[in-house]
Amino acid sequence: MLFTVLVFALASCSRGAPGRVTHRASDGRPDQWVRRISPTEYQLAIDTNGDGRPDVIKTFRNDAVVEVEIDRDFNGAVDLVQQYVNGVLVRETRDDNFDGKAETVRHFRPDGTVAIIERDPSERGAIDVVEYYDKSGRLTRREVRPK
Ligand SMILES: [Ca+2]
Ligand SMILES: [Ca+2]
Repeated sequence: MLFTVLVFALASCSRGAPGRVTHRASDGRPDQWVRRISPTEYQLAIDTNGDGRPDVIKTFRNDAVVEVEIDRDFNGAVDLVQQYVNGVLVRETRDDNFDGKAETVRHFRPDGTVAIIERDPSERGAIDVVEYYDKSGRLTRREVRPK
């Protein structure tokens, strides 16, 4: 595998209007919105903690989920992005220290086990370490980008 640049940009959940309100909480406040982004794609934005801002955004293509963006610490910035192919999670980009910059990308096998973890420990937007795992979760190979 090549050491690739992290093309992923952590987006803000609060960018623009979340779309048309499609659900309200019991107190009447909107907690779900739908926004069409192309003839075949739409986004469903969900406020799961009741702060009035979406923290989960699901993108659908031809009515199948292709991407889920999650703001786990509810600060308005996405910190976990999950990508799906045919309904199966294939890739996950994570900002686990919640500073707005991703540091790991996990690639999954169709059975859900982790196949590859790409790491950008210095959070400079480029992969420095690539780790390969077998189906039992054992690290089988580790490549470090030459300095
Ligand atoms: Ca966040
Ligand atoms: Ca980070």
